[in-house]
Amino acid sequence: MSHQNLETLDAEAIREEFPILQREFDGQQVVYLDNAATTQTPEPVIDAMSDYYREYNANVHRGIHHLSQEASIAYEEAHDRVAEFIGAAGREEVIFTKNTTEAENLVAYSWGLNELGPGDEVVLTEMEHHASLVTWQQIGKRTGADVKYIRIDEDGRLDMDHARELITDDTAMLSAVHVSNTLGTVNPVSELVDIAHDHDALAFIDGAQAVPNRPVDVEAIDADFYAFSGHKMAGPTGIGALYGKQHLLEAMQPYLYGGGMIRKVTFEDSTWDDLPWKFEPGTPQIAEAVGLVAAIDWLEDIGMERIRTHEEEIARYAYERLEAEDDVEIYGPEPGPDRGGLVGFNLEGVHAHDLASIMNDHAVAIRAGDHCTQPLHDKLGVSASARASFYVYNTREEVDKLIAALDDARELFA
Ligand code: C6P
Repeated sequence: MSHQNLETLDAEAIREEFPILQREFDGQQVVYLDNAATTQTPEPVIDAMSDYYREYNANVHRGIHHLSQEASIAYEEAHDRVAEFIGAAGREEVIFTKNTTEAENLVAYSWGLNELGPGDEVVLTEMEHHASLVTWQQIGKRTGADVKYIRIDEDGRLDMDHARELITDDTAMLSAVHVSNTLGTVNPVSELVDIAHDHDALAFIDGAQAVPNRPVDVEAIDADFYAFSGHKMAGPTGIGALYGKQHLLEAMQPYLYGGGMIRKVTFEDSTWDDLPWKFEPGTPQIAEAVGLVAAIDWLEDIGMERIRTHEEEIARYAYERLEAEDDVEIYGPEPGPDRGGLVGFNLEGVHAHDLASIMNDHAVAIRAGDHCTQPLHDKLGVSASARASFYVYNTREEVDKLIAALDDARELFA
C-alpha cells in the first residue's frame, strides 16, 4: 500500500496493515497506547522477514554460495539504508547493536573505559533513561570519572543555564536523551552538542524516542554518537543502531571480540576488520536487519514529518483531555514543538499500576511504573507514573477510550 497520495496521515487506513491491532480481549478491540515501550509491526515488515527465512536465509560475510551472497548483500546494504535514513556519511558510521542499551554500553566500554580517568566528568541529564544513566554511573565508578546531571525545571525542560554551568573543560562526554520517554520533552540536542564541543567534549544522543517519530539528521545535530532501537519504529526486536563519527569509531577498541570482526589472527595477537564489522562480532541479526530496512521504507513512505505532526496532534489531544480532569497530574511540558508523542500522568489516589490494570480491563494498553527513570521519578516526588504513548496508527477515539476508563478507576480506588 502506498501512503503517498494522502494529504494527511490516515491512521484508520494505516491500522489495517497491523494484524495485531485487530485483536480483541473480552470482545473489546485492543487500544495500544504503549508505543514508547515498543511499537507494533506492519505487514510489510513481517513479510520482509518471513521472505528472508523462506528465500535467502544463510550466514553472512563468510559464504561463497548464492544464498550467503544474497544474505550478505541484504545485511551489508541495510547499513547503507540506515545511514541514509539518519543522515550519516555511510555504512562505516552505522553499527548494528541489539538495541539502544547495547549501543550505550558499546561506547561506554569501548571509549569510556579507555579514555576516562579521575578528574574527568561525564554530564548526563536528570531525565536520562537507565540505559545511559546506569551505564555511565558504572563506568564512572570504574574509571574515577565524576557523573553530573543537568537539572530539569518545573515544566520538565532542561535548565540550559545549568547545562552551560555544568559542561566545562573537565567534561569528557555529554550524554542526553533526544526525547524523554517519561516527560515527553524534546531536548535542544544541537545546542547541547554545541556546548559540549565548545569544551572539546564528545556528545552522545539517545534517540530511542526520537528516530521513530521525527526526521533525524545526525550530521545536522553534529552528535558524535547517536543511538536508537528498531522495535520502537515499526521494526523488529533484537536490532538497534549506533551511529558514530568515523574517525572516533576508528580510534576505538572493539567492545566484543570473536569471529567476523577480525582481519588477521595469530596465536599471539589479532587485528580488526574495517568499520562497521569491527564492532559486529559473531553471526549478526540478519533477519532483523532486513526487517529494519522494511520498517524504514514503510516509515519514509508515510513521511517522517507527517508522522511527527500526527503524534503531536494525538499527544496534544490526550494532554488536553487529561488536563481537563481535576484529579490528573501530568508530567512534562505543555503541548508544542518540544513535546513528543507521549503523556505521563497520575490519577490522584490511584496507584499507576492499579490504573494500568483498570485500563487493561477495557483493553487499553498503557505502561505504568518508573519507565527506567527512577531518579527522575524521585525528583518528581512519585514512585511511578502512568504513560500513554502514541504512534502512527493511534486515533482520537482511542484517547477517548482511555479517558472513559478513568471513571472506573476512580470508582474502584479513589
Ligand atoms: N524505553 C520505555 O517503555 P532498548 O530497551 O535498549 O530498546 O531502549 C532503551 C531506551 C533508551 N533510551 C530511551 C529514551 C528509552 O525510552 C529506552 C526504552 C522503554 O520507555 C523501555 S524502559
